[in-house]
Parts: sequence; C-alpha cells; structure tokens
Amino acid sequence: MSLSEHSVADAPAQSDAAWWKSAVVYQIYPRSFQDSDGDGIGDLRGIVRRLDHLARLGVDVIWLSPVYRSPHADNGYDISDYQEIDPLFGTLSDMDELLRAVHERGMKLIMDLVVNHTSDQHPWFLESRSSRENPKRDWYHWRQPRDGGEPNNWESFFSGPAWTRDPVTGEYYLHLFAPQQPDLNWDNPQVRHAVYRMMRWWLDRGVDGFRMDVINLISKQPGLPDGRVAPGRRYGDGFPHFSEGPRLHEYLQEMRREVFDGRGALLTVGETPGVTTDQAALFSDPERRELDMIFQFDHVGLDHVDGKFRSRRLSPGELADSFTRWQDALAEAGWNSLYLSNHDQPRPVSRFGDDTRWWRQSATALATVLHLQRGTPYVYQGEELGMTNVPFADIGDYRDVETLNHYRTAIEDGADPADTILGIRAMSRDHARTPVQWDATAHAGFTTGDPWIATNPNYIHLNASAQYGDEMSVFEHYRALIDLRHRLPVVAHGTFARLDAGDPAIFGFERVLNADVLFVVANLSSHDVTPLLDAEFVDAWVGGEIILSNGLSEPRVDAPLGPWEVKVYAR
Ligand code: TEU
Repeated sequence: MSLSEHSVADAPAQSDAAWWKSAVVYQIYPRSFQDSDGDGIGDLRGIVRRLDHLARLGVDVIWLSPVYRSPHADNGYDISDYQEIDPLFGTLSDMDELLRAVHERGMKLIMDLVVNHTSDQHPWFLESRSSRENPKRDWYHWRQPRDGGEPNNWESFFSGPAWTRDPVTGEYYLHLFAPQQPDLNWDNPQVRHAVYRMMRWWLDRGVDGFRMDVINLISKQPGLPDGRVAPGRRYGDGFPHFSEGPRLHEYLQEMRREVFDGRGALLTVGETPGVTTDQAALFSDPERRELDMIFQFDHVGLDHVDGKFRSRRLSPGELADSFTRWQDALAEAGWNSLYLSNHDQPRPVSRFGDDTRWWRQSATALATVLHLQRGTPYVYQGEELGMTNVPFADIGDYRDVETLNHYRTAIEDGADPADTILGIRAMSRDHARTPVQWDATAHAGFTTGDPWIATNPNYIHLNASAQYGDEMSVFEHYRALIDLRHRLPVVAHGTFARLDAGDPAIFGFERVLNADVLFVVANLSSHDVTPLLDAEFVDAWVGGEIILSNGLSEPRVDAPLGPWEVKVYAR
C-alpha cells in the first residue's frame, strides 16, 4: 500500500491539541452493559469486568451515560446529587477504580453532564420549591399561573405541558422533560458557578471530559414567550424560544474559561437537538473556544413523520444526502461527531439497514460509511455486534418514560392501542436499552438475576463471543474500521468529497490528504446496483488496493455491488 501510515507530519498542525480527531468513542449505558451483583441492573464493577471487550475493539474513549445519584425517573438523566454515585451502580471508590482501569488500558473516560435540569429531589430544587423567598428560588424557572393554568403553551419532550404546579406556593415550574426534571435557570450566575465547581471536581478526580446533555437548551428567551400553535395542535412550538437562547454561546465560553482552560487532553461534546449546520460551526469552531464537537440530529429525524412515533422507512440516498450536507458544511470550520445510534435511538441495522436477510452486510456497510467520514465516530454499546431492535409486543415490556407517557396520552386522546404500539415498536428508546449480548448463556451473560428489561431473544446466535475472531463478523469489521482510523492519517484528517455514482442507493466518496487517497463505495440498499463512474475516475483507480470490504469485492471500482456491499480502496 502506498498510503502513508503514521505520517503525522502530513497531518494538520493542530492535530496534537485535537487528539480526538483520530479517536473513536464508545458509549456505555450502564444499566444495560454488565451487571456484577445479580440485581438485574448493570453497574460500575460490571463495566470493569468488560473493559477487555473495549480494549479489543480498540476504542480510545468511553462516554459513560449518567451514574450519579438519581431517583431514575429518566434512568439517571434526573440527577439528585452530582458528586455521588447512585447505589444501583456502585460507589465513588468503584468509580475511581473504573477510572484507574480505563487509564491503565490507555483509554479515556468522559462523563455525561446533565445540567439543563436536575432531579426534583436535588437539594437545590427542594430548597427552591420551599418558599418564594428562598435564596435558591431563582435557581429554577418559577412563574405565576396564567388564567389559572400553565404560564405558557410549551409542550414537554415527554408529552403533556412543560409546566407543573407546585402545591407549596401555588406557582408553576418549568420542565422541558419529565415533571421530575425541573430546568435550572442558567441566567443566575450562582447556578452557573455551582455547575462549574462540580465539573472541576470531576476533572480533578481524573475524568477526561464531558458529553453535555441538551446543552443548546440552557439559555431561554427572556419572558418565555408562547410558541406558535400549528393547526389541530394543543400546544405551541416552544423550540425556537428555549433552544439557542440569546446567552448560550456566552455561557459556553464562560464554561470553557472557568472549567477547561489550562487542563490537558480533554474532550467536550455537546448534545444539541435541532441544531443547524451554521450553529454547529459556532459551537465547534476551535477559534471560538466553546466545545470540541456536537451531536446534530438531522439524520435521526429524517424518518419522523408526525413526531417520532409516526415514522417511515427512508428511501435510498436520504441518509447519504444528510451525511454529505454535514460533511460539506463543517469542512472548513468546526468538527462533526459521527453516530448511527445512542441510548435514545432505535438500532441502526433495523432502522437504516436490513436486519433479516442482509443483517451482517447492512450493519457493516452502515458502519463503514460512518467511520470513514471526516469527524469523530461514536459507537453505541451493542452496535459493534449488530444488535437489532427488540420485538416487544406488549406495552408492559417497555420501561422508558418517553414511550410510556406517549402511550398513555395517545390512548387518553382516543388513539387505537394496536396502532400506537406499532409506532412504538419502530421508534422506542428501549430498543437501545436491552442488555448487551455477551454470550449464549442465560440473559446473554448480562446478569445472573432478572434483568430490569427483557433481553432480545436473538442473543442465542447474536452475541459477542460468537463474533470474536470471526473475520466475517460485525465486531471484527468495526475493529478493522477503528484500526484504519488509527493507522491512516487520511481517515482522521483528509478532506471529504461525495461522488455521483448514478444511483441514489450508492454512497461513494473520496478522502484526500496530500498524496493519500481513499475511495469508499457502498450500496445502501437491498438490491444489486452498478455504480456509474467517469472512465477517467475508473482508470485512476486501476491498481488501487481494496483495504476493507464486506463481500466478494470485485477489484474494479465500477463493478456491480451486491446488496449492502461496501469496498474501501486506497492509493
Ligand atoms: O436527550 C434529549 C433529546 O432531545 C432526545 O433525544 C430525547 O431524549 C427524546 O428521545 C426525544 O424524542 C437527552 C438524553 O439523551 C435523554 O436520554 C434524556 O432523556 C433527555 O436528554 C433529558 O435529559
């Protein structure tokens, strides 16, 4: 292969500071990763037991979903003590042990930072609600009733109004998510500095950065104005008023100065639902000193029709078009986070691929086109095994607050139960939350007890131990992709250019860094397709080496592609 390996001299000068450009992040949802004490809920010691899986996969960073003390109204995204570990997951000393074990293997660990809201059991909120005169009253958003009801017309992300009346004072408080998740008032400097103190405390303890939950919602439009009500709707669209508020970027720059300046190789990634490409550049342009990168939601919203629970299959090309828009938009300034799934999304092989006939091919094709884009890839637990959506049939199987609230309000509003379940079966967050499938023993090796949510029955054949060492497996394919990013600077630092291959089902793109060129060509459909490429282009690739594929791989770049076939060429 003529492609230079470890030619760090070729890479852009900022590559040292931006170490995360050649890193791969792995997300752990602790509840469902590995149980160590038989209570059916994953925990920190369980994670330590499985670190060799991650080392084998080759990931650089672990993002840990919340493990702080929490009443678990939203599985830990409702935090009642930011400086304590929830007893379900272990203790602070288990956390120190995990950090030590992660660092010992040369990996880093970032925590989930959930500071748009706290739990309603957090001492800050308990004080705040206690009286109108309490010094912490202003730490949350309290308002008088309007016409005896909610202060404005915003809807919660989890169904129903975004306001709940508190009997103690008769006032309403704002919660963009569940009533147990009151929104903090970031306009109060005491709130911001309390958060920064807590963040420094974790960094001092050894964590390597944060994934910041709904961080684009922390600054709200003053006055909290009503949203526009679409025809036939009960609630107004508050989104334009509670996202991208006027002081958002000021707060992120302040956080950067107060928390991150002068510290070593950290990673900050913001979760930013609804973000546009222009806003994304503002967050992640290094010159602006805000965040390293953000999660955008374009490709995970494409299949929403009327809200997420009325969804559709994408047509060939839609996914590739969305990825291309983001690659092009952040080519000059800013940086992409690349992901197919997380704990809020269905399993990608079921959603975007073909989890029956072309399960292996589609899982590996999707992974390849994701990992070889410009940006930092994120692997969500189980994705590296090609885990699929779970065939839950009954509402009693589901555990997620968003799913259960949607079901209850839909039925109250007169929806057909069978129809409602169909919507949930396509999109519920619980698809991502069934236990990781380690082996073919009871409950997939996740627990010796009763798991808090049922295991996907396909664990008997779909599990990690069946895939280790099998060159054709989804796991080994992910491993190869991660290895490519580490070895070839063009993967991390090269430019991206999409090529028209004559059919929307084909996603073809080149990555270029100086003399090094990669060409990725994938058929993202379940039928055969032949790429139509310029003769000149085809000639230039004669003799190019196929460095990774998931099929029989005809050497010519314009050879017909089987369903979900992908090939990666280098020269
Ligand atoms: O999610 C925020 C978000 O906007 C969504 O993806 C949302 O959870 C939902 O799926 C909309 O349909 C973050 C966390 O990732 C999520 O798990 C939490 O429930 C939420 O914030 C509140 O903290």
